[in-house]
Amino acid sequence: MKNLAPAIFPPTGIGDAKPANKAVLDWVHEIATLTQPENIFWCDGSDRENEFLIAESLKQNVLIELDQKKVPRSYLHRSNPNDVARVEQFTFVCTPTKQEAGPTNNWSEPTETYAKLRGLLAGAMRGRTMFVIPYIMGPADSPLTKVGFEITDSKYVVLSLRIMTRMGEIALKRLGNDPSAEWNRGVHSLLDVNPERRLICHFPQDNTIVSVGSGYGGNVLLSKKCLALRIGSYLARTQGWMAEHMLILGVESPEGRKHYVAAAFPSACGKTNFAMLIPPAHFKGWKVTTVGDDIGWMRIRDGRLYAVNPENGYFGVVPGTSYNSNPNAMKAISHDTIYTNVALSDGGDVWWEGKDGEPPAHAIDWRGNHWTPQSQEKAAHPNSRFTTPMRNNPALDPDVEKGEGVPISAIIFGGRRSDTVPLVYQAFDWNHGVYLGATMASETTAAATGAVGRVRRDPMAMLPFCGYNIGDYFQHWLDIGKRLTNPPLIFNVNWFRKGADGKFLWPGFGENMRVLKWIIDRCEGSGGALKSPIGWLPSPHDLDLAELDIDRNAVDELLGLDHEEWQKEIAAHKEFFDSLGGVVPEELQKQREQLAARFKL
Ligand code: OXD
Ligand code: MN
Repeated sequence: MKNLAPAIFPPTGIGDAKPANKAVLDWVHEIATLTQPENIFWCDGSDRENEFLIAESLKQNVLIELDQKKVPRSYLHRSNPNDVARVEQFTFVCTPTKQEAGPTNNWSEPTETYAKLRGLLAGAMRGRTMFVIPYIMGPADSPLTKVGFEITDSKYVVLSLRIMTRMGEIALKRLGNDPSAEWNRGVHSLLDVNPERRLICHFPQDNTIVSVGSGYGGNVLLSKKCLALRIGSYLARTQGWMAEHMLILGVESPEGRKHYVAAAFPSACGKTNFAMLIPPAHFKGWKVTTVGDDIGWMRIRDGRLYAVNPENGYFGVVPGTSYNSNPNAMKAISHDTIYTNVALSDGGDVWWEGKDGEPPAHAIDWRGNHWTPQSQEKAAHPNSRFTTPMRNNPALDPDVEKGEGVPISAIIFGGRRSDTVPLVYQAFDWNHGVYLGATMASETTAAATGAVGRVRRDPMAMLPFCGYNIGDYFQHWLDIGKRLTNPPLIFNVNWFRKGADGKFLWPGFGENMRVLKWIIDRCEGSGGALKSPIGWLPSPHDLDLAELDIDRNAVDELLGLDHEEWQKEIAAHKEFFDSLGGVVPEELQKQREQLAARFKL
């Protein structure tokens, strides 16, 4: 099988960055004794190491060479076709009690789970190289920054983590020699990439992750969903900060006034596009910059929330990315990028559905089969991905490395909803905003296995990522609010509302600047709004729609409230809260009652 390449033996000076911390060495020894690798490769993230690993990956078909003139220093990886998305059904939170994991997580008893995983890992790396990857999440000098180590038998993981994290010496330095220092232990083995032996297990109390049987990014780049969100959210609650599934962007007016905004949208709902937004011509002089596209860690400082992006790169959905939808992303992925599960054109270029220009007359699809525009199958998998360094983003915010983070003026929640939910509205206050987040819903996408297009509640876009009881998570949000003297304003957006003809009413992409501008106006106390039962709603004239080709009826529909739909929505909120079995804080139940009552006024 293509991913299960044999051991590699580096020349001297590569693969020997052994850390000094005894706790790390003991742990590596324990995992090596269990998994029996042919050799251990201590990663340092250097250019030389990277070049060596790329060369080996090309030899062993882990990577496929692209035309280096068309996409310099970029490669294609094909995952096993049975392994193309996050697997929520095989993802576990292993807390001592089921109650700690709560109603939204799969729970598994820690002692039994460790025993099961030990069984699966016994001898699993025989004949393979075991890589030990030190990394940090967060800027080098941030108080929020965390150290992680990932052990893996996949070169693809090493190459990807080098893009997605700050890797090597920086982590060893941050950890130091104290054996009792806090760091995350991550163990990953491909095993035989068999869905029947695929498990992603989190042990929050031990700051440990074990992932087996998958090679797909979301399951195996343990820095990301596993550490920065699931374990991160647990640490955040115990340590008094927030780990959220949020992009962070900066928006600067022509006069030089700057705000930062964090936004939580579920997977594959346009976080990366929003974070890299280019304002339309009408907004001359406005600038949007990216701090992060997927994860935000926030802490309280001087009564405000300050955010950092713990990641160093983007692991974004490829299909639909074009110079029309996201020019900054197209520039970012035009070099130094690892593509996973896109199509390979005959000219050695990458191709996917929604890319600019005509499809190639012939290509090799994501499975490695011949493909032509007449083929029934998609050329690229709907969840195919790019892994690209954030430095490639032409709109990268200059303060992305600032340890104290950037001050957040607004938090935006949003989902993919064909009906009911208006284009944008503002919560009355923090607690009402927490309610908006807690009752968020979205039509499911290809980012996780399972049915696509089903409306599911996805509180704060954290349903698959909250590493502890969701009721305690809601309470944590409420508690954070009590500590904020200058809280961000909270908004809800929906770019995806459809008209009776089934077509999207809002153009989206760069035009979302018009909504962002209203949000900034509200933060500055200048934007107009009407009080509605669900929150502050802009009237059509409160949004700057100049030079936008949109029908006035469409705008009315986008900003309208259908009372019948909202009765159903409020009933669905109740059903969702009831399904959580009594963990929802009283304050949020009260918010629902108040919402229902406002519709009766
Ligand atoms: C992601 C996801 O990959 O949310 O970011 O699934
Ligand atoms: Mn995500």
